[in-house]
Amino acid sequence: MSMQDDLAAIEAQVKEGLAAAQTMEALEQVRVAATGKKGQLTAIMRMMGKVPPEERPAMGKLANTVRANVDAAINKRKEELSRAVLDAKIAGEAADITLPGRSLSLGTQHLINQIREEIEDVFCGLGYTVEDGPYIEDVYHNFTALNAPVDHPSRAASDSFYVVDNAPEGKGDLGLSSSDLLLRTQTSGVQVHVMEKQQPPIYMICPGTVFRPDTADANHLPQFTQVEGLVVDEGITFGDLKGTLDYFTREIFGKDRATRYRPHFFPFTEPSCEVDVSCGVCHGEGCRFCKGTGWLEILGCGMVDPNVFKYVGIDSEKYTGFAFGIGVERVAALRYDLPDLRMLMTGDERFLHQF
Ligand code: 2U9
Repeated sequence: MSMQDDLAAIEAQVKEGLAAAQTMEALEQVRVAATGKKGQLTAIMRMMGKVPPEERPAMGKLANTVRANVDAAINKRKEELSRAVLDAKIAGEAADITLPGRSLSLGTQHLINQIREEIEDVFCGLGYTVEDGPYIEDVYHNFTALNAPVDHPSRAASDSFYVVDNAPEGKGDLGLSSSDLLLRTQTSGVQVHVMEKQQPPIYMICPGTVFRPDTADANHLPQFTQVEGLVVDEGITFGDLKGTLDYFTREIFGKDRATRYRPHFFPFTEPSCEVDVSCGVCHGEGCRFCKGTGWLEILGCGMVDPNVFKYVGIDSEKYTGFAFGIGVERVAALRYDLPDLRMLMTGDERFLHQF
């Protein structure tokens, strides 16, 4: 076979190989076999020196033409294949713009925050301020200044979450030893902070989260929401307490509801009461909802103990005051007859969207 025949056969073979190549890898194999270092065409080009001088120009020209044709065919096929790859990718990723969009369900304000804001509105309407304070409180503000005796059960490690302080020698950023810090068990520390900073008159509420190491069940949560209130002024009496809390109860539960004040004990108030509201189901007759009593317990309250005023430097001869504490989850449970307080913690939209 002549060199011309060889060149023509290589060109034909390359074109055939390229037509059959369906992938970039197959195309690369065809290219290497023809124009790679050890390729057939490369070998012929190397042999050009052995061609008789009179035939060399024509043969060289032919070899160059074949090389150019082969390169052009390879590039053309490369373009075809990369276009096919791209087309397949585009087809695979194509979005059907005629499909309807996915609708996102809109959240609602959590029931607890709705009730908390309602309570805030009632007291803001009476001219009270809304105060805030730290979740991590020191023992002095959480217990001592509230007249809780050193051996009071609420101070025990089993009834409070004390904060572990890893700082050297048990001294943290606040310069307090670890046993001085805890997750607040009530928001009362906020009132203590306010009284330390501000002389009466004080008309305030402090809503917020509190923590107690209770196992969650239908009636208990280890983390819940309180709204506590404090009034300190000249001439404040138990009549002011009763008038204020009766008004609050009717605003939150309805104008037709009665209240009842039962004597109780709290270290920080004297005298102290628990307040019941008449049952909204049986209107005081007695039913399953109120366990046959006609009444539902809703809050605790009392006149501020003079010892508390002594701790914060308020003159108890000049000023008197009252305080109260409301459990917001309990208000929610009573208002909506919730069978289990844990329903408020799950974030289940089917439950929360009802309110
Ligand atoms: C200061 C002085 C007195 C706050 C009060 C209650 C009564 C009370 C409970 C309600 C349900 C706690 O969330 S609950 O379990 N609270 O019964 N709290 S008087 O008295 C204070 C607060 C601060 C300086």
